[in-house]
Order: sequence, then structure tokens, then C-alpha cells
Amino acid sequence: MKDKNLDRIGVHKGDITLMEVDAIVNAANSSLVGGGGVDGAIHRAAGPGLLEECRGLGECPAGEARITSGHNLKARYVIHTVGPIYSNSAQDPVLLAGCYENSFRLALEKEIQTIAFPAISCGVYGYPIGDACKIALETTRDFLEKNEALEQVIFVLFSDPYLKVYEKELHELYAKQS
Ligand code: AR6
Repeated sequence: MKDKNLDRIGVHKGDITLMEVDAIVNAANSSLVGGGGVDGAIHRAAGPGLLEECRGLGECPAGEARITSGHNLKARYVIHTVGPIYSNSAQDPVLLAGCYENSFRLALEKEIQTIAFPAISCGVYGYPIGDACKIALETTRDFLEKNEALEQVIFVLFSDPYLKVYEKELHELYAKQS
């Protein structure tokens, strides 16, 4: 039987800071006070109020997530999560799945209906895109199976090769359940 939950997952190529969704997710570092990559882009687009709010949150360990308002972004919220620095250890997939699960938990608490994720840990933190994509999509599918409230989860990729990895993996998830 076709799993309708997969229809609630989308992939998109572009800049996550422009997404008109309830929440965008930031691939932060544990200090939560900004950095390069998607983190830098989100802080630039959100304006200095985001940094000020983040300063009040303290540290966030890898695998966990925190939520702030979206400030000057179109998104109402930013969920900041800290991916693992890839070390090819058994902890990596556990921590990366935790990023998605804890982001979803916060989304539920705030009654968020649409959320966009970047490819957490797949830039500076060095996580191989194929492995990370499987974890992202499978964790999302499992969450959507149990929770009706979240209407749409969009994965925003910055490059064509990464977009293709996500499209292929999503296609394979559809194929497995038909
Ligand atoms: N929209 C969507 N995706 C983006 C954007 C954007 N505007 N900009 C970059 N990406 P990274 P990490 C992609 O390095 O690996 C920061 O300095 C990028 O191409 O941002 O989790 C933090 O402060 C890549 O595919 O995050 C941490 O110190 C993906 O987003 C550290 O980097 C994630 O790349 C976190 O490293």
C-alpha cells in the first residue's frame, strides 16, 4: 500500500534563508553564536536580533536542538541543531538522527506545520552526503508515520549533486513501499 506520508516530504534546490515556511533549521555549532556555511547565511539574513537571542541560549551539544524566533526571515522560527563532526564512528548516525528527531520535537511543541532542513553536517562537518541523506529521510519518514500535525518537510539543497542524491533516495523509499 502506498504510504501517503512520503508525499509530505519535498526536496528543493536553493537558499534556505528564502524559504516561506513556519521554521527553517540551522546547521549550527555547539556555541550557537554563528559561523560559516548555512549558519552564517541564516544569521546574515535574520539580522543581529538572532545572535542576541542565541547568546541567551548557552551551549547546545551535538544531536540536540534549540528554537528561536526568525527575526527578519520569512520563517517564523529558526530551529538550531548541531550535527556531528563526521568521524566514521558508531555515534555519528545516532547524533545525526537526533538532530532531526529533536528538531521535529520542537516543531510539534510550537505547532509548526511546515519546516525546511539543510543537509546537516554535510558541509564543514564532513558527513558523506549519501549516508546523511538516508538518515535524514528515514528519520523523517518514521516521524511522519507517527505524527499527523506536520504538513510538510522540505529538504533544501544548495547544489545539483546534493539535490540528485536526495531525489534518488526519496525515489527509493517510494519504490520500497509500493
Ligand atoms: N541554504 C541551503 N543550504 C546551504 C546554504 C544555504 N544558504 N549555505 C550552505 N548550505 P555547513 P555543517 C549547505 O558547512 O556541515 C558552520 O560554520 C552546504 O552546501 O553549513 O553542519 C557552523 O557554525 C552544505 O551542503 O554545515 C558549524 O561550525 C550544508 O548546507 C559548521 O559550519 C551544510 O553545510 C556546521 O557544519
